[in-house]
Amino acid sequence: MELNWKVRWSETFSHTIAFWIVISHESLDSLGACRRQHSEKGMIWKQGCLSGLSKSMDMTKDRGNYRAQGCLPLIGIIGGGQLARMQAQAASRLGCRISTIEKVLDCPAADVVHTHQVGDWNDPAVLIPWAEGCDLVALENEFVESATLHALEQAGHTVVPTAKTMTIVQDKWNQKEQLRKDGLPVTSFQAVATIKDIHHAGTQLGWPLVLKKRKQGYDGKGNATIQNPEGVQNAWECLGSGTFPLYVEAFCPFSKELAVMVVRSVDGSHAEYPVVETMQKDHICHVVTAPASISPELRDKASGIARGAVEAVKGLGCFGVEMFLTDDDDILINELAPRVHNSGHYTIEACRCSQFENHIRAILGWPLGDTALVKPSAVMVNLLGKNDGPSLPSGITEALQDPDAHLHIYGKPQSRKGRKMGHLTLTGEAQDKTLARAQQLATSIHFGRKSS
Ligand code: AIR
Repeated sequence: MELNWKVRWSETFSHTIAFWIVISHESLDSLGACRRQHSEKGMIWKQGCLSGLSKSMDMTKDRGNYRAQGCLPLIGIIGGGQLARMQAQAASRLGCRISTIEKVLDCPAADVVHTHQVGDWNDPAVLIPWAEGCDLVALENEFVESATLHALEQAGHTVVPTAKTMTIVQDKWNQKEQLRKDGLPVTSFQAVATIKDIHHAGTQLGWPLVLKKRKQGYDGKGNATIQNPEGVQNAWECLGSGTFPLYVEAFCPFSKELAVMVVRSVDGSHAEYPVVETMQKDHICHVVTAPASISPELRDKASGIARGAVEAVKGLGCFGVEMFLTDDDDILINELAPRVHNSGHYTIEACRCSQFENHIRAILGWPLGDTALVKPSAVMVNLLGKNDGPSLPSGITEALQDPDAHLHIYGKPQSRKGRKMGHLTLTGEAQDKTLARAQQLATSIHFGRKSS
Protein backbone atom coordinates (compact mmCIF):
# COMPACT_ATOMS: atom_id res chain seq x y z
CA MET A 1 0.00 0.00 0.00
CA GLU A 2 1.60 3.18 -1.18
CA LEU A 3 0.80 6.47 0.46
CA ASN A 4 1.60 9.90 -0.87
CA TRP A 5 1.97 12.58 1.76
CA LYS A 6 1.80 16.31 1.45
CA VAL A 7 2.57 18.21 4.58
CA ARG A 8 1.98 21.88 4.94
CA TRP A 9 2.86 24.09 7.80
CA SER A 10 -0.07 26.05 9.14
CA GLU A 11 0.30 29.39 10.81
CA THR A 12 -3.36 29.56 11.64
CA PHE A 13 -2.88 29.00 15.34
CA SER A 14 0.05 30.64 16.98
CA HIS A 15 -0.34 28.56 20.13
CA THR A 16 -0.49 25.19 18.43
CA ILE A 17 1.93 23.49 16.12
CA ALA A 18 -0.32 22.26 13.38
CA PHE A 19 0.12 20.44 10.13
CA TRP A 20 -2.32 20.34 7.26
CA ILE A 21 -1.89 16.90 5.92
CA VAL A 22 -3.20 15.17 2.87
CA ILE A 23 -2.89 11.52 2.25
CA SER A 24 -3.93 10.00 -0.98
CA HIS A 25 -4.10 6.34 -1.73
CA GLU A 26 -3.90 5.23 -5.32
CA SER A 27 -6.61 2.63 -4.84
CA LEU A 28 -9.10 5.24 -3.62
CA ASP A 29 -10.28 6.50 -6.97
CA SER A 30 -12.56 9.24 -5.75
CA LEU A 31 -9.92 10.62 -3.44
CA GLY A 32 -7.32 10.43 -6.12
CA ALA A 33 -9.63 12.28 -8.48
CA CYS A 34 -10.24 14.96 -5.87
CA ARG A 35 -6.52 15.31 -5.26
CA ARG A 36 -5.79 15.81 -8.94
CA GLN A 37 -8.62 18.26 -9.33
CA HIS A 38 -7.43 20.38 -6.42
CA SER A 39 -3.72 20.20 -7.01
CA GLU A 40 -4.30 21.32 -10.59
CA LYS A 41 -5.87 24.43 -9.19
CA GLY A 42 -2.96 24.84 -6.79
CA MET A 43 -5.26 24.89 -3.80
CA ILE A 44 -4.01 24.47 -0.29
CA TRP A 45 -5.33 21.26 1.11
CA LYS A 46 -7.30 20.79 4.18
CA GLN A 47 -6.55 17.91 6.43
CA GLY A 48 -7.36 14.36 5.42
CA CYS A 49 -5.67 12.51 8.19
CA LEU A 50 -5.10 9.00 9.46
CA SER A 51 -6.22 7.92 12.91
CA GLY A 52 -4.48 9.83 15.64
CA LEU A 53 -3.28 12.74 13.55
CA SER A 54 -6.24 14.90 14.38
CA LYS A 55 -5.45 14.34 18.03
CA SER A 56 -1.97 15.69 17.51
CA MET A 57 -3.50 18.89 16.18
CA ASP A 58 -4.89 19.65 19.58
CA MET A 59 -2.27 18.11 21.77
CA THR A 60 -2.54 20.98 24.25
CA LYS A 61 -6.13 19.99 24.94
CA ASP A 62 -7.78 17.56 27.26
CA ARG A 63 -10.75 16.40 25.19
CA GLY A 64 -14.20 17.23 26.52
CA ASN A 65 -12.74 19.39 29.25
CA TYR A 66 -12.62 22.63 27.32
CA ARG A 67 -14.65 24.55 29.92
CA ALA A 68 -12.24 23.78 32.74
CA GLN A 69 -9.37 24.79 30.51
CA GLY A 70 -11.08 28.02 29.47
CA CYS A 71 -11.00 27.05 25.78
CA LEU A 72 -13.66 27.43 23.15
CA PRO A 73 -14.82 23.98 22.06
CA LEU A 74 -13.87 22.06 18.96
CA ILE A 75 -17.12 20.46 17.81
CA GLY A 76 -17.02 17.32 15.68
CA ILE A 77 -19.76 16.88 13.07
CA ILE A 78 -20.31 13.51 11.46
CA GLY A 79 -21.02 14.21 7.79
CA GLY A 80 -19.87 16.97 5.48
CA GLY A 81 -22.91 18.09 3.48
CA GLN A 82 -24.61 21.46 3.34
CA LEU A 83 -26.09 21.02 6.80
CA ALA A 84 -22.61 20.61 8.28
CA ARG A 85 -21.38 23.57 6.25
CA MET A 86 -24.08 25.90 7.57
CA GLN A 87 -23.56 24.65 11.15
CA ALA A 88 -19.84 25.37 10.79
CA GLN A 89 -20.52 28.86 9.50
CA ALA A 90 -22.70 29.60 12.54
CA ALA A 91 -20.25 27.97 14.97
CA SER A 92 -17.34 30.01 13.68
CA ARG A 93 -19.24 33.23 14.41
CA LEU A 94 -19.30 32.09 18.03
CA GLY A 95 -15.59 31.33 18.00
CA CYS A 96 -16.04 27.55 18.02
CA ARG A 97 -14.10 25.36 15.62
CA ILE A 98 -15.55 22.45 13.67
CA SER A 99 -14.01 19.18 12.60
CA THR A 100 -15.94 17.12 10.03
CA ILE A 101 -15.61 13.55 8.83
CA GLU A 102 -17.03 12.52 5.47
CA LYS A 103 -16.44 9.74 2.95
CA VAL A 104 -15.10 12.21 0.38
CA LEU A 105 -12.79 15.18 0.54
CA ASP A 106 -14.68 17.39 -1.85
CA CYS A 107 -17.86 18.14 0.08
CA PRO A 108 -19.66 21.35 1.12
CA ALA A 109 -18.33 21.47 4.69
CA ALA A 110 -14.67 20.81 3.91
CA ASP A 111 -14.09 24.34 2.63
CA VAL A 112 -15.27 26.08 5.79
CA VAL A 113 -14.13 23.89 8.69
CA HIS A 114 -11.04 23.76 10.86
CA THR A 115 -10.23 20.15 9.98
CA HIS A 116 -11.82 17.70 7.63
CA GLN A 117 -11.10 14.00 7.71
CA VAL A 118 -11.86 11.62 4.88
CA GLY A 119 -13.16 8.34 6.22
CA ASP A 120 -16.10 6.00 6.65
CA TRP A 121 -18.04 7.45 9.55
CA ASN A 122 -19.93 4.22 10.05
CA ASP A 123 -16.74 2.41 11.03
CA PRO A 124 -15.99 2.83 14.77
CA ALA A 125 -12.31 2.10 14.06
CA VAL A 126 -12.22 5.28 11.96
CA LEU A 127 -14.76 7.35 13.87
CA ILE A 128 -13.43 6.93 17.40
CA PRO A 129 -9.87 8.11 16.66
CA TRP A 130 -11.31 11.10 14.77
CA ALA A 131 -13.53 11.96 17.76
CA GLU A 132 -10.48 12.00 20.05
CA GLY A 133 -9.69 15.47 18.71
CA CYS A 134 -13.19 16.83 19.47
CA ASP A 135 -14.80 18.10 22.65
CA LEU A 136 -18.21 16.81 21.64
CA VAL A 137 -19.72 15.18 18.57
CA ALA A 138 -22.81 16.39 16.68
CA LEU A 139 -24.59 15.11 13.57
CA GLU A 140 -25.76 16.54 10.29
CA ASN A 141 -27.64 13.49 9.03
CA GLU A 142 -29.50 10.56 10.51
CA PHE A 143 -27.59 7.88 8.64
CA VAL A 144 -24.82 7.06 11.12
CA GLU A 145 -25.81 3.68 12.55
CA SER A 146 -26.91 4.09 16.16
CA ALA A 147 -24.65 1.11 17.05
CA THR A 148 -21.69 3.19 15.85
CA LEU A 149 -22.88 6.11 17.99
CA HIS A 150 -23.21 3.76 20.96
CA ALA A 151 -19.60 2.68 20.40
CA LEU A 152 -18.58 6.34 20.39
CA GLU A 153 -20.38 6.93 23.69
CA GLN A 154 -18.87 3.76 25.16
CA ALA A 155 -15.45 5.17 24.27
CA GLY A 156 -16.25 8.19 26.46
CA HIS A 157 -17.43 10.72 23.87
CA THR A 158 -20.39 13.04 24.23
CA VAL A 159 -22.74 12.62 21.28
CA VAL A 160 -25.64 15.03 20.67
CA PRO A 161 -28.33 13.93 20.01
CA THR A 162 -27.59 10.78 22.02
CA ALA A 163 -27.22 7.30 20.54
CA LYS A 164 -30.41 6.32 22.41
CA THR A 165 -32.40 9.07 20.69
CA MET A 166 -30.91 8.13 17.34
CA THR A 167 -31.90 4.47 17.83
CA ILE A 168 -35.49 5.61 18.06
CA VAL A 169 -35.49 8.32 15.41
CA GLN A 170 -33.37 6.86 12.61
CA ASP A 171 -35.71 3.90 12.22
CA LYS A 172 -38.93 5.54 11.07
CA TRP A 173 -41.08 2.68 12.32
CA ASN A 174 -39.51 2.94 15.80
CA GLN A 175 -39.95 6.69 15.66
CA LYS A 176 -43.66 6.43 14.85
CA GLU A 177 -44.16 3.77 17.51
CA GLN A 178 -42.55 5.99 20.17
CA LEU A 179 -44.66 9.00 19.17
CA ARG A 180 -47.84 6.90 19.18
CA LYS A 181 -47.01 5.51 22.64
CA ASP A 182 -46.59 9.07 23.90
CA GLY A 183 -50.09 9.92 22.69
CA LEU A 184 -48.94 12.10 19.79
CA PRO A 185 -50.97 12.15 16.57
CA VAL A 186 -49.36 10.12 13.77
CA THR A 187 -50.65 8.65 10.51
CA SER A 188 -51.60 4.94 10.76
CA PHE A 189 -48.66 2.66 10.01
CA GLN A 190 -47.66 -1.01 9.97
CA ALA A 191 -44.39 -2.92 9.57
CA VAL A 192 -44.35 -5.12 6.44
CA ALA A 193 -41.99 -7.96 5.57
CA THR A 194 -43.64 -9.46 2.48
CA ILE A 195 -45.80 -8.47 -0.48
CA LYS A 196 -48.67 -10.25 1.23
CA ASP A 197 -48.23 -7.96 4.27
CA ILE A 198 -48.58 -4.90 2.03
CA HIS A 199 -51.81 -6.20 0.49
CA HIS A 200 -53.08 -6.97 3.96
CA ALA A 201 -52.15 -3.44 5.17
CA GLY A 202 -54.00 -1.99 2.15
CA THR A 203 -57.19 -3.77 3.13
CA GLN A 204 -56.86 -2.46 6.70
CA LEU A 205 -55.55 1.09 6.16
CA GLY A 206 -57.06 1.67 2.69
CA TRP A 207 -55.45 2.85 -0.55
CA PRO A 208 -53.28 4.78 -1.42
CA LEU A 209 -50.52 3.54 0.88
CA VAL A 210 -47.01 4.87 1.22
CA LEU A 211 -44.32 2.18 1.34
CA LYS A 212 -41.16 3.45 3.09
CA LYS A 213 -37.71 2.17 3.97
CA ARG A 214 -37.43 2.17 7.75
CA LYS A 215 -33.91 3.61 7.56
CA GLN A 216 -31.75 5.75 5.26
CA GLY A 217 -34.51 7.36 3.19
CA TYR A 218 -34.50 11.10 2.40
CA ASP A 219 -35.64 13.51 -0.31
CA GLY A 220 -37.98 10.91 -1.76
CA LYS A 221 -35.31 8.21 -1.86
CA GLY A 222 -36.80 5.23 -0.07
CA ASN A 223 -40.50 6.11 -0.51
CA ALA A 224 -43.08 4.80 -2.96
CA THR A 225 -46.76 5.68 -3.10
CA ILE A 226 -49.00 2.73 -3.99
CA GLN A 227 -52.33 3.81 -5.48
CA ASN A 228 -54.02 0.39 -5.52
CA PRO A 229 -53.28 -3.34 -5.16
CA GLU A 230 -51.98 -3.46 -8.77
CA GLY A 231 -49.15 -1.09 -7.81
CA VAL A 232 -47.79 -3.25 -4.96
CA GLN A 233 -45.39 -5.40 -6.98
CA ASN A 234 -43.72 -2.42 -8.66
CA ALA A 235 -43.29 -0.47 -5.39
CA TRP A 236 -41.91 -3.59 -3.68
CA GLU A 237 -39.31 -4.02 -6.42
CA CYS A 238 -38.43 -0.29 -6.44
CA LEU A 239 -37.61 -0.48 -2.74
CA GLY A 240 -35.36 -3.54 -2.98
CA SER A 241 -37.82 -6.49 -2.90
CA GLY A 242 -37.55 -6.88 0.85
CA THR A 243 -33.77 -6.51 1.16
CA PHE A 244 -34.30 -3.54 3.51
CA PRO A 245 -36.69 -3.33 6.45
CA LEU A 246 -39.89 -1.62 5.25
CA TYR A 247 -43.14 -0.31 6.64
CA VAL A 248 -46.30 1.27 5.25
CA GLU A 249 -48.23 4.36 6.21
CA ALA A 250 -51.79 5.32 5.35
CA PHE A 251 -51.72 8.15 2.80
CA CYS A 252 -52.81 11.35 4.56
CA PRO A 253 -55.07 13.56 2.41
CA PHE A 254 -53.66 16.83 3.69
CA SER A 255 -54.62 20.42 2.93
CA LYS A 256 -51.17 21.76 3.86
CA GLU A 257 -47.81 20.39 4.92
CA LEU A 258 -46.44 22.17 7.97
CA ALA A 259 -43.08 22.09 9.73
CA VAL A 260 -41.64 23.43 12.96
CA MET A 261 -38.01 23.58 14.04
CA VAL A 262 -37.72 22.78 17.74
CA VAL A 263 -34.54 23.47 19.69
CA ARG A 264 -33.89 21.57 22.94
CA SER A 265 -30.83 22.50 24.89
CA VAL A 266 -28.70 20.20 27.01
CA ASP A 267 -29.58 22.59 29.90
CA GLY A 268 -33.29 21.69 29.57
CA SER A 269 -34.48 24.91 27.92
CA HIS A 270 -36.27 24.84 24.58
CA ALA A 271 -37.50 27.14 21.83
CA GLU A 272 -39.69 26.74 18.78
CA TYR A 273 -39.44 28.56 15.47
CA PRO A 274 -42.57 29.80 13.68
CA VAL A 275 -44.78 27.20 12.00
CA VAL A 276 -44.00 27.18 8.28
CA GLU A 277 -45.70 25.69 5.25
CA THR A 278 -43.65 23.42 3.02
CA MET A 279 -44.36 22.52 -0.58
CA GLN A 280 -42.92 19.27 -1.93
CA LYS A 281 -42.59 17.92 -5.45
CA ASP A 282 -41.66 14.27 -5.92
CA HIS A 283 -41.14 14.03 -2.13
CA ILE A 284 -38.46 16.79 -2.23
CA CYS A 285 -39.04 20.05 -0.43
CA HIS A 286 -39.16 22.87 -3.00
CA VAL A 287 -40.56 25.92 -1.20
CA VAL A 288 -40.95 26.96 2.43
CA THR A 289 -43.13 29.92 3.40
CA ALA A 290 -42.95 31.51 6.82
CA PRO A 291 -45.14 31.96 8.71
CA ALA A 292 -47.71 29.37 7.60
CA SER A 293 -51.03 31.04 6.73
CA ILE A 294 -53.10 29.27 9.36
CA SER A 295 -55.02 30.53 12.38
CA PRO A 296 -53.16 31.40 15.61
CA GLU A 297 -54.93 28.44 17.27
CA LEU A 298 -53.59 26.02 14.67
CA ARG A 299 -50.10 27.54 14.96
CA ASP A 300 -50.17 26.95 18.72
CA LYS A 301 -51.44 23.42 18.20
CA ALA A 302 -48.73 22.59 15.63
CA SER A 303 -46.04 24.11 17.79
CA GLY A 304 -47.20 22.16 20.87
CA ILE A 305 -47.28 18.86 18.94
CA ALA A 306 -43.80 19.50 17.55
CA ARG A 307 -42.39 20.27 21.00
CA GLY A 308 -44.06 17.14 22.40
CA ALA A 309 -42.58 15.00 19.64
CA VAL A 310 -39.02 16.15 20.31
CA GLU A 311 -39.54 15.65 24.05
CA ALA A 312 -40.89 12.14 23.38
CA VAL A 313 -37.58 11.10 21.83
CA LYS A 314 -35.50 13.16 24.29
CA GLY A 315 -34.03 15.10 21.39
CA LEU A 316 -31.14 17.51 21.91
CA GLY A 317 -30.20 20.31 19.53
CA CYS A 318 -32.41 21.32 16.59
CA PHE A 319 -35.05 18.89 15.32
CA GLY A 320 -37.28 19.34 12.29
CA VAL A 321 -40.87 18.16 12.75
CA GLU A 322 -42.86 17.64 9.54
CA MET A 323 -46.64 17.53 9.90
CA PHE A 324 -49.83 17.24 7.83
CA LEU A 325 -52.79 19.56 8.31
CA THR A 326 -56.09 17.98 7.20
CA ASP A 327 -59.30 19.65 6.00
CA ASP A 328 -60.76 18.94 9.46
CA ASP A 329 -57.91 20.89 11.10
CA ASP A 330 -56.33 17.74 12.46
CA ILE A 331 -52.55 17.81 12.66
CA LEU A 332 -50.63 14.55 12.21
CA ILE A 333 -46.88 14.11 12.52
CA ASN A 334 -45.28 12.90 9.31
CA GLU A 335 -41.61 12.58 10.33
CA LEU A 336 -38.98 13.87 12.71
CA ALA A 337 -35.51 14.83 11.48
CA PRO A 338 -32.94 14.71 14.30
CA ARG A 339 -30.94 17.64 12.99
CA VAL A 340 -31.10 21.08 11.46
CA HIS A 341 -33.54 20.89 8.59
CA ASN A 342 -34.30 22.27 5.17
CA SER A 343 -37.55 23.79 6.44
CA GLY A 344 -35.44 25.97 8.77
CA HIS A 345 -32.97 27.43 6.27
CA TYR A 346 -35.06 30.60 6.04
CA THR A 347 -34.14 31.33 9.69
CA ILE A 348 -30.62 32.42 8.66
CA GLU A 349 -31.87 35.77 7.41
CA ALA A 350 -35.49 35.81 8.54
CA CYS A 351 -35.19 35.13 12.28
CA ARG A 352 -33.27 36.85 15.06
CA CYS A 353 -31.17 33.75 15.67
CA SER A 354 -30.86 31.05 13.01
CA GLN A 355 -31.55 27.33 13.48
CA PHE A 356 -27.82 26.72 12.90
CA GLU A 357 -26.67 29.08 15.63
CA ASN A 358 -29.33 27.85 18.03
CA HIS A 359 -28.29 24.27 17.35
CA ILE A 360 -24.73 25.10 18.36
CA ARG A 361 -25.96 27.01 21.42
CA ALA A 362 -28.23 24.12 22.43
CA ILE A 363 -25.56 21.41 22.22
CA LEU A 364 -23.18 23.58 24.26
CA GLY A 365 -25.82 24.55 26.84
CA TRP A 366 -25.46 28.23 25.97
CA PRO A 367 -28.57 30.47 26.25
CA LEU A 368 -30.85 30.01 23.25
CA GLY A 369 -31.43 32.89 20.83
CA ASP A 370 -34.72 34.50 19.90
CA THR A 371 -36.58 32.52 17.25
CA ALA A 372 -38.91 35.35 16.16
CA LEU A 373 -39.20 36.50 12.55
CA VAL A 374 -37.57 39.84 11.75
CA LYS A 375 -39.85 40.48 8.76
CA PRO A 376 -43.57 39.75 8.25
CA SER A 377 -42.82 37.07 5.67
CA ALA A 378 -40.01 34.94 4.29
CA VAL A 379 -39.85 32.41 1.47
CA MET A 380 -37.09 29.86 0.90
CA VAL A 381 -36.79 28.13 -2.47
CA ASN A 382 -34.46 25.18 -2.90
CA LEU A 383 -32.12 25.37 -5.88
CA LEU A 384 -32.03 21.85 -7.25
CA GLY A 385 -29.70 20.59 -9.96
CA LYS A 386 -31.61 20.78 -13.25
CA ASN A 387 -29.20 18.32 -14.87
CA ASP A 388 -26.03 16.45 -14.11
CA GLY A 389 -22.91 18.49 -14.84
CA PRO A 390 -20.69 21.26 -13.53
CA SER A 391 -21.66 23.01 -10.32
CA LEU A 392 -21.18 26.65 -11.36
CA PRO A 393 -24.69 28.12 -11.56
CA SER A 394 -25.96 30.48 -14.24
CA GLY A 395 -28.70 33.08 -13.92
CA ILE A 396 -27.77 34.37 -10.47
CA THR A 397 -27.34 38.07 -11.35
CA GLU A 398 -30.87 39.20 -10.57
CA ALA A 399 -30.89 37.40 -7.21
CA LEU A 400 -27.57 38.96 -6.29
CA GLN A 401 -28.89 42.42 -7.16
CA ASP A 402 -32.06 42.14 -5.07
CA PRO A 403 -31.39 43.53 -1.57
CA ASP A 404 -34.03 41.27 -0.01
CA ALA A 405 -32.69 38.09 -1.62
CA HIS A 406 -30.06 35.89 0.01
CA LEU A 407 -28.36 33.34 -2.19
CA HIS A 408 -26.68 30.26 -0.69
CA ILE A 409 -24.56 27.99 -2.89
CA TYR A 410 -23.42 24.83 -1.15
CA GLY A 411 -20.19 24.28 -3.08
CA LYS A 412 -20.97 20.70 -4.16
CA PRO A 413 -18.44 19.53 -6.73
CA GLN A 414 -21.04 18.27 -9.22
CA SER A 415 -24.64 19.04 -10.04
CA ARG A 416 -27.02 16.09 -10.33
CA LYS A 417 -30.63 16.25 -11.43
CA GLY A 418 -32.74 16.95 -8.33
CA ARG A 419 -29.71 17.41 -6.04
CA LYS A 420 -29.88 20.25 -3.51
CA MET A 421 -27.21 22.65 -4.81
CA GLY A 422 -28.21 25.76 -2.88
CA HIS A 423 -31.18 27.79 -1.72
CA LEU A 424 -32.56 31.30 -1.96
CA THR A 425 -34.35 33.14 0.82
CA LEU A 426 -36.37 36.26 0.22
CA THR A 427 -37.74 38.36 3.06
CA GLY A 428 -40.65 40.74 2.55
CA GLU A 429 -43.97 42.15 3.65
CA ALA A 430 -46.97 40.55 1.90
CA GLN A 431 -46.50 36.81 1.60
CA ASP A 432 -48.01 36.38 -1.87
CA LYS A 433 -45.64 38.99 -3.33
CA THR A 434 -42.63 37.51 -1.53
CA LEU A 435 -43.51 34.05 -2.82
CA ALA A 436 -43.98 35.19 -6.41
CA ARG A 437 -40.70 37.14 -6.43
CA ALA A 438 -38.72 34.31 -4.80
CA GLN A 439 -40.01 31.82 -7.35
CA GLN A 440 -39.24 34.21 -10.20
CA LEU A 441 -35.63 34.66 -9.03
CA ALA A 442 -35.11 30.94 -8.41
CA THR A 443 -36.49 29.95 -11.81
CA SER A 444 -33.67 31.74 -13.62
CA ILE A 445 -30.96 29.95 -11.63
CA HIS A 446 -29.61 26.86 -13.35
CA PHE A 447 -27.23 24.20 -12.04
CA GLY A 448 -25.91 21.53 -14.39
CA ARG A 449 -25.63 21.04 -18.14
CA LYS A 450 -27.84 23.31 -20.21
CA SER A 451 -29.20 20.59 -22.50
CA SER A 452 -30.76 17.46 -21.05
N1 AIR B 1 -29.14 15.89 4.38
C1 AIR B 1 -29.09 15.03 5.40
N2 AIR B 1 -30.27 14.40 5.54
C2 AIR B 1 -31.05 14.88 4.67
C3 AIR B 1 -30.36 15.82 3.92
N3 AIR B 1 -30.82 16.55 2.92
C4 AIR B 1 -28.09 16.76 3.85
C5 AIR B 1 -26.80 16.56 4.62
C6 AIR B 1 -26.07 15.55 3.76
C7 AIR B 1 -26.42 16.07 2.37
O1 AIR B 1 -27.81 16.41 2.50
O2 AIR B 1 -26.13 17.78 4.73
O3 AIR B 1 -24.69 15.54 3.99
C8 AIR B 1 -26.19 15.08 1.27
O4 AIR B 1 -26.46 15.76 0.06
P1 AIR B 1 -26.12 15.05 -1.36
O5 AIR B 1 -26.54 16.08 -2.38
O6 AIR B 1 -24.65 14.83 -1.37
O7 AIR B 1 -26.93 13.80 -1.40
